[in-house]
Amino acid sequence: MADLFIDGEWTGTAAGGRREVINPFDGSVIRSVDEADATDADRAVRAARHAFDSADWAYTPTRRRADILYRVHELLLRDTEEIARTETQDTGKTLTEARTDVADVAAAFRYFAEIADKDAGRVVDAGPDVLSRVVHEPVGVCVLIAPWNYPLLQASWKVAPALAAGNTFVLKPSEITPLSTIMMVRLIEEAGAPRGVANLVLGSGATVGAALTAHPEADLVSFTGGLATGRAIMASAASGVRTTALELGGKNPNVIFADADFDAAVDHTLEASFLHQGQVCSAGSRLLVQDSLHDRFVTALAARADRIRLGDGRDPDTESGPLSSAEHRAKVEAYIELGRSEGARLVTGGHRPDDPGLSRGFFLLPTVFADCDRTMRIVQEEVFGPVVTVERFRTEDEAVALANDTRYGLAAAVWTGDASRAQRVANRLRHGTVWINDFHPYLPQAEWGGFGQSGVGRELGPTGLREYQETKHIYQNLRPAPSGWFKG
Ligand code: TXE
Repeated sequence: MADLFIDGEWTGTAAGGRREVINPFDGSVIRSVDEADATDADRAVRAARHAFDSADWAYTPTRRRADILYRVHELLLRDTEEIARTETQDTGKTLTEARTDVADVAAAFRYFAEIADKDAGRVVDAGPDVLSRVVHEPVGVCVLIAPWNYPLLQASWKVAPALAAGNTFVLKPSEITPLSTIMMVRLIEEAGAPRGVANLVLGSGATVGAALTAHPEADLVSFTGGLATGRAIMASAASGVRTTALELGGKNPNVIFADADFDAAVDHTLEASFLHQGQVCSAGSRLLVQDSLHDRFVTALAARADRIRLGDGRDPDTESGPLSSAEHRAKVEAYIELGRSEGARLVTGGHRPDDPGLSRGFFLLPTVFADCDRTMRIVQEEVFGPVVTVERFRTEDEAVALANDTRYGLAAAVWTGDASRAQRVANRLRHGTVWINDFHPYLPQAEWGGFGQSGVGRELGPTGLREYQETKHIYQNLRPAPSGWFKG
């Protein structure tokens, strides 16, 4: 069965390219998929352009577009188990997490269906002889590029608002994890999206991704991925002055004051650091602990980290799977070596598990580095693996200064029993999301995105819809008459 979806047809690639999709649990081939090239990317953008310019979709009453989103939501719930199993095979994450992802994807479709027609713009008061309206319109053709850590979830945060707003799109998932996205696009087709509105191409970032983001017929590029790629995409969008939305990860501080609820803070810190092997843009990979609590906290954290059960995501006893690819594990291992050479103290982990049952997968043990300081690269750079660095602080001011000492600014957490301090610190943290006495929850109703080099723009919430809209002012003179500006 062909894997690209262009102009309402499932199709192969022009040049016949294929790519094997690997299960990171054991390195086996799950299946091979069509591998597009720049010609296919061009075909897809032109199809999306044609569908947008024909104006049917953009001018479809918003309620009718929302009905399609509601239908996608229902279909995702219908197929949850099948999609979750595919996501687990493809990413290595546990089935429990994959099921949660699919539920969250469905929730994103429902949320954007709910808000799609809630803001039709506004009337501006310019006197009795003028009708002045500010309205929101679709941007046009959207190029949507998604990463491999939350393949379906990250794609849905782009696809659902893009459709709700009346855009057409070309979606490119990561070449490492394309399978669940193919399933989602099939559901969008089943839900009744018109021909050419939704397009899917698979392939590498360097060829297909670059061809899409630089395409002159694209109006908007929305990207989630690494900082270096984000910079390249922003540069390529500059030539066409295209709207660009970027979510580029983070190095997120998790600040623990001595008066925090100890058990809750340790437990959530474990999740903040090691959920999905730390391959989470908002992972709490930079732990800051108040001096008087530091040693006890690190000892408890390391003991719990040692007990995390690694394995096959499909096994209900597994608590964490492998990293997503051999290449990515090699990158994380290089960071672990760097941490050692920079003088960080390895408290636990730092190598592959000894269990022979895991030897074919891309596993690494949960790793804790203590005695870190702000000058280390391992403290400042996004490792995107099961590696947490620990620094000490004494005062509230020092905690805030360290937590803001990053080029990123995606998310942060503060743990304290002092409600006033919690608010004071949250107010001063320069991050797009701040959790107090919690870590990781997000809501489709609340904006998600970063300060600093964590990105540009916001996903989710009303702003997440606005990203896919142009704003237009329509001014009508209700009593036309000569203006008399020029006298002759
Ligand atoms: O991501 P890339 P990589 C971070 C994380 C990770 C690092 C590199 O630190 O170690 O990024 O990961 C497509 N034009 N995050 O190299 O390259 C690519 O095909 C257009 C954070 O795997 O950013 C894929 O679909 N597209 C993060 C997508 O970009 C291009 C999630 C992401 O891949 C392209 C993932 C190009 N020139 C990694 N080059 C987060 N924010 O959550 C690649 N792509």
